[in-house]
Amino acid sequence: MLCVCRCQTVLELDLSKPSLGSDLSIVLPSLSIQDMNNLEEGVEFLPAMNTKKMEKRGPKRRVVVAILVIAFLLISLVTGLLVWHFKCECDVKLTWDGGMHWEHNPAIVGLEELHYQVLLTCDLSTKCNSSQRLQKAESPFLPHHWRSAVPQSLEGSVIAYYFSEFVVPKYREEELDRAMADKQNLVQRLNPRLRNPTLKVESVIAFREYSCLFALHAKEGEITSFTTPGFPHSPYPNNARCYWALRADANSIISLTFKTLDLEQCTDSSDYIKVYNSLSPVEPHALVRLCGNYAPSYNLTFLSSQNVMLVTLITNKEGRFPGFKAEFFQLPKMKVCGGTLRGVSGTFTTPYYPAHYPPATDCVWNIEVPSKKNVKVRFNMFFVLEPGVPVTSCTKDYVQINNTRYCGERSQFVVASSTNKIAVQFHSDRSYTDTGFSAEYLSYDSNDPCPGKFACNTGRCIEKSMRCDGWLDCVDGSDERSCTCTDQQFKCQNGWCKPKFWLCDNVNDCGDNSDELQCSCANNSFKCSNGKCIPSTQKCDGKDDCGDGSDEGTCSKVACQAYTYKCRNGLCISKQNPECDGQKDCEDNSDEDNCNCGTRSYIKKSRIVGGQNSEMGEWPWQVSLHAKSQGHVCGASLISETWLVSAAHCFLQIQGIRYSDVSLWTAYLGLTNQSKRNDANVQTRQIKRIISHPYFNDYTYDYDIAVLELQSPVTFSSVVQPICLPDSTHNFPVGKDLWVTGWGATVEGGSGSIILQKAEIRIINQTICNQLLTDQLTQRMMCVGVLTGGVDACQGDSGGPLVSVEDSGRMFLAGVVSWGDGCAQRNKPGVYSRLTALRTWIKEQTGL
Ligand code: 4AZ
Repeated sequence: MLCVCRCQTVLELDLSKPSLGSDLSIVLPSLSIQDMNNLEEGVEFLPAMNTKKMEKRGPKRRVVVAILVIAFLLISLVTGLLVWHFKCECDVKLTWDGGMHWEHNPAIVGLEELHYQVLLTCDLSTKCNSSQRLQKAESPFLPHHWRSAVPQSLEGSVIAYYFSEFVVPKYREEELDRAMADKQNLVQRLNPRLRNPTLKVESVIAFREYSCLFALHAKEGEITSFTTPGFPHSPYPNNARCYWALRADANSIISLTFKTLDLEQCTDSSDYIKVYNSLSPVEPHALVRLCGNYAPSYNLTFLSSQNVMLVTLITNKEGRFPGFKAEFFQLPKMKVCGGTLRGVSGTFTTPYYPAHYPPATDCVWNIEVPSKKNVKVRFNMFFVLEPGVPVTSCTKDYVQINNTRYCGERSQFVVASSTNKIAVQFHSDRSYTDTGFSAEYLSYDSNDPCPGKFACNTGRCIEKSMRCDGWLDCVDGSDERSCTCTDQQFKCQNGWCKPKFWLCDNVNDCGDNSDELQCSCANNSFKCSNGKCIPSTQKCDGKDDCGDGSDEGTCSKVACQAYTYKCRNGLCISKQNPECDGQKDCEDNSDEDNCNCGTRSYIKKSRIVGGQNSEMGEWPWQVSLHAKSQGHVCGASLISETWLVSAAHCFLQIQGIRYSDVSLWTAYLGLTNQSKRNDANVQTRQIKRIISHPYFNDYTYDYDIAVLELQSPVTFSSVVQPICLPDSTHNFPVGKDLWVTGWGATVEGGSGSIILQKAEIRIINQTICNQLLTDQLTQRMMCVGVLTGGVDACQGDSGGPLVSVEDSGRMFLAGVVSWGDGCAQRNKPGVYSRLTALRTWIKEQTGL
């Protein structure tokens, strides 16, 4: 206790007489005795006026004094810092943004009155302490800070927007949250305060967020950008609610475009963006809900119907995703929509197409062609989809022609009129908009609606050669009705004619399965997947009697065979294609190992119907192989960070050029457009090794496969990903649709394409194909194509991937573009190196 007293005395002296250094030096020695090691002693033996001692000890005392002063200063500093720090921890800044709906007409009561009546402010500049602030906050209609208010006509009422900030002690945060969340109470407390009886608050929307509210105003003639916090260097925050209130001048509308958008993949609870045609986040004004990852080419432009828009980002507690970069600008409000269109033909689109059309819009196009003609309208693109609205009712957004409504997402269709006039009406309601339509009108002679062509019952014109060829070219099948089958065709029970090649190919081409019936096997026999019949007793006997393993495929107990999948532990399973299907089939789970392959990052593809251009990142394993001073020569597929698969014939010596020389080649990865090879996301690599299959035959093109090792590994990204390699037992059934991609020639003998092309083609029965290609096929080859012609790989596609989308959604390399008898000719499908037959060799060379 004494010690404490002494200490206090010293401190008091120190505080009250800071300048009395000598006094201090007199008093303090009593404390400095024993150098303050023992304060009890110091009290007991305090010497009075022992000047000699004092003189002797003078310098030592000064040191002690100095130490004490410094100690005191340090203590003060630390205390100050602690207080400051503690205060920061204690007070939190909270923000609410919201809107109040009013049963009131702004023409009767001015906006200022609204402000005064409701939002009495405790200005931030006024020095309210925390508790005062909280008191006010407890009456949440008295926010501390009034930022802005924009009245907006809304079905006879008005929305007043507000923004409130509070600084409250952390421990009262929840209390304040509750007060603000009690909207009913808010409404009740607000209404009696209104002096004007015509004012009545209907509802209040309030939501809280953490420093993530932005108010932006479009500048005349300028584009304003904004991004998620941290974009592009760091992911957007978790548990965030961010709001961007966008405003434009009166009589303007807002055009908003997301330039890049990369959010968590869409699920019910995933992060999402919602855009509203209002500053209030209410569902009736929602324009779009966005999540996942959009390819840069996907049109993400949205228009408002007024001069405000709200963009919200709601995130959950996990995940790290880049976010978005968006731009907006103001446009004058559209005065008219639709109009009169005259002439023999012409085009028209929804407003701002291909941007999303604005909400609350009505347009009518009155089309008139010369009097002796009839008119038809062909919708080449049609996206008028509103979530949750069935296409049978079209109650929200729609196109109406002759009392029939059209909505949803439709492939090309035609609406014809029996006169020279037609009226096309377009309506969008206040919520959710879509890309809209692009249409053309054409005049036609009612006696000959498709000069030189065949007219489908839908009004569409197709080439005459497409009539009765076995393919449904008219969506209603009218091109395949009332046909007389030719010698090369088989007559289905339903009357349709199909090429004889399609008989017994395990694909129901007729629609009534009659093309597959006559090939069913006799009683007591088993029908193999390849169509062969074997005695039932040979099923599950441990021998591949079918030749494709299908008689042994679904047997419960399996001995290892050439057609059974071998797990890493040496045990075999009978399940077909178990690898990377998301299910644990092997006891050691080895069938699900190394499955970081065969997926694309961008889930949203551009909705370009009929086009064959690929989107950026759509085929992230596609590689372009450039030979020095020749540009693109061959394709290849990425199978790991360092290995590519291509065709051996790409590395033959031709015209004195040794294509097997690694220094000749450069591999481009992440490329879609050949003219954009310098883009930041394109990766360029030199080749370290080219290993062509030793059995490659440059006459027959048997074993047309090569693996290439890169000089340095690539970095996987949204546009660079490996394709899955199938197990050698993987079954790609006849009739399955596969995708082939490449920059090769778009017509036989023509030049290559700048944009990566894609085509969907079908696996063709090996026996049938061998007949078509005069016995040139080997076991290492497979035929894939469209027998009517028109779709095929061609020169320059060689070495590139042929991929299969499996039920799991994962993509597997089924083949490598190898050769063909010309390109895209009828009954001359392309030939591909069969991956399953060459799989073991790939593993031997690459270890993959
Ligand atoms: C080629 O020359 C080539 N129609 C590749 C594929 C096909 C034809 C030619 C298939 O690279």
